[in-house]
Amino acid sequence: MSQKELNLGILAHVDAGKTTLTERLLYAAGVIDDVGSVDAGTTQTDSLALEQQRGITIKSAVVSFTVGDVHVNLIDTPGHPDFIAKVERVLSVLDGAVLVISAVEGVQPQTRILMRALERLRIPTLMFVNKIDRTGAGEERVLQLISERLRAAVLPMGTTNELGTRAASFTAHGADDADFVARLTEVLAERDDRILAAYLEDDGGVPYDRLRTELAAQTGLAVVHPVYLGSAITGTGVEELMSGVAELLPAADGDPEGPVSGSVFKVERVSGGEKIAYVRMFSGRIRTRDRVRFGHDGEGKVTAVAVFERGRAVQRPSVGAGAVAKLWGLGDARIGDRIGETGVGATSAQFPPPTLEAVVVPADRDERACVRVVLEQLAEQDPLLNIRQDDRHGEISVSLYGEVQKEVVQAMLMDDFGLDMTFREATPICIERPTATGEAVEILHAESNPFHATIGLRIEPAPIDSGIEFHAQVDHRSVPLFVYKTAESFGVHMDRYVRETLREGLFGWQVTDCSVTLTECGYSVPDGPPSRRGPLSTAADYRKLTPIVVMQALERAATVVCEPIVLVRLEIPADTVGAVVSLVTRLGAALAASATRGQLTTLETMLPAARASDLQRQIPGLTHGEGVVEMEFGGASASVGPSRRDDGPHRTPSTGANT
Ligand SMILES: Nc1nc2c(ncn2[C@@H]2O[C@H](COP(=O)(O)OP(=O)(O)OP(=O)(O)O)[C@@H](O)[C@H]2O)c(=O)[nH]1
Ligand SMILES: [Mg+2]
Repeated sequence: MSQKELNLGILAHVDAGKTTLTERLLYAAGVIDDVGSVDAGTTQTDSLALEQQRGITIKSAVVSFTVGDVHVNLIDTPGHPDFIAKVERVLSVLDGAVLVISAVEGVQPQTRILMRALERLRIPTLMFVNKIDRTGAGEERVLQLISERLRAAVLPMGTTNELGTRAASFTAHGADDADFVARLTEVLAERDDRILAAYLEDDGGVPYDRLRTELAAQTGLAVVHPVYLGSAITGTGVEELMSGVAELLPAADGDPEGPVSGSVFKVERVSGGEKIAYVRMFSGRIRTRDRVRFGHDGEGKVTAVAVFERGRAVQRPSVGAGAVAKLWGLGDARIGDRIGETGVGATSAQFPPPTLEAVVVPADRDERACVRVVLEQLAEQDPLLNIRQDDRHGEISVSLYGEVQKEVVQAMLMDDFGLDMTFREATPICIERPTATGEAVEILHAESNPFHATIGLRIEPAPIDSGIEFHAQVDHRSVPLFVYKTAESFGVHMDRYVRETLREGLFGWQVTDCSVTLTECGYSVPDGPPSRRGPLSTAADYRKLTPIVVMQALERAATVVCEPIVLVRLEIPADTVGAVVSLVTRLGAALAASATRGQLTTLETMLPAARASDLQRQIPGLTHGEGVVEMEFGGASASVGPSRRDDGPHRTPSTGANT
């Protein structure tokens, strides 16, 4: 089969027209006979009742079509920042992307955030300037904004006629368009000396075919971004975009004969509770009835495989490298899990974690357990939705990005499960950082040590945003190989026990920015020398002793609680600066920078996350509705003092750690 596979993501700020464009692409490719509408709730990808009622995308959805010899799996993503976690996982499985930008609104806050993530991951990206049929649509202005605000090398692939009217259309540039050829040559020569040399050598210029091939190559390296313009509503420009996708974006590679490797980017529960994992295959082949490994130590038998063909998922005996499939049977698979060879090519987080959490209040207290189970199911589908149970108060908290996500969670519980609940006001999620080095050790046979193992750990502060690093610095002869098989596997397990413990530090918050070293370990065996004689050590001994030693070391290191900080960028009419500055000052922040260009003033400031939402609420009123607020996670501040998460006594390490 000579068909190529391309896994394509459609990304944009909320409401830019991703779902409408997806619908148009399916129509243009002949997959559907009628174009559905977001406003009528009849599109292929907004399939949840809640999406249809609200006209916004909440989850990512896969459809497929074929252009020429390229089979495209298209992933429509949500644009609202509250659902960024869904986009996060999709990014790691893409061969290319289309970034949609509204011709009226131009570059919006989320457009920038997404473009930065695409650039970091070097994902080849085409841009589609949508809504050219709407009054107020711009061409030059928007292209200018794209190159200025996204600081990206862009190349318009055509031009519009009758912009801003229902009759607006897009005409692609071709080989006979001298200006386009000149611009194309210039853009390419800037990044490739061979094109420059060919251009200088040959009076007739570089052959057009070679320029197109080179354009595909530079697009594939994500250094140049071809821009199409059009309207997802009228369909103009969509066929040209589709040809661009096939011609300019690189198809998936990967060896179908190689070892099995894939990544779970979405999980879905169907009625009856059965779980389906959406997997992108990077290498190898998975067949029905294969046993596969996933995540840390998950394993399961694949009971069915479906791949995407002509829009929908169809059952097939297997799925190979490059493709996307739905897999049944992997009940414990979680979003983000690697399948097969573990640890290969996992991508790190691209977007900041939620900064707020809210306590869930079930209308009927007796339904608390139910609410928790359902929330945990939702969390499986959304890796950044953390559920936390506070046993002291019997409360459940959920980490959240914002108000819309709150409403969606609430509506899903009500509509799908008949559970009525509300949220208490959201509070910031802090972190703890160690302030000094702390060490602790529990020795085998010591009276304080109820387990058959020796563990010594050192915790040291590490640079901000470095996360948790774990090293094992022990003699391999002291490693219990009869439990963990290899020293490496022992290290991986110890790393995990340490990380699990550090999820709640001395004040109940996640501990981070530290380096943890295993300084000592030991085991007991029935026939060992007296110092090591005793019942055979087991994995449970290490798993249960680790939290005790971690917490002792942490107490000696002492931690400081840090509050999340948000970087805020405001774009406001110049005549409202006075009012906005006094609001910012009232909220307790200092202005970091300000600049005025024409009628608009840009202000930058940093605020605790808890205050940032106040600011966001008040800006429209102060700026005749014209102010734009852009927010970005700015890390965690220095100390906010020893504020406890549950304002109770600090926790004692549990000796019955789970798993
Ligand atoms: N006039 C006009 N309206 C459009 C066009 N594309 C989309 N729309 C409208 O814009 C609104 C948002 O469109 P969607 O396709 O839901 O946008 P989206 O990017 O998928 O939105 P989210 O998934 O919620 O982020 C709907 O009312 C569409 O009808 C277009 O080209 N022209
Ligand atoms: Mg959508």
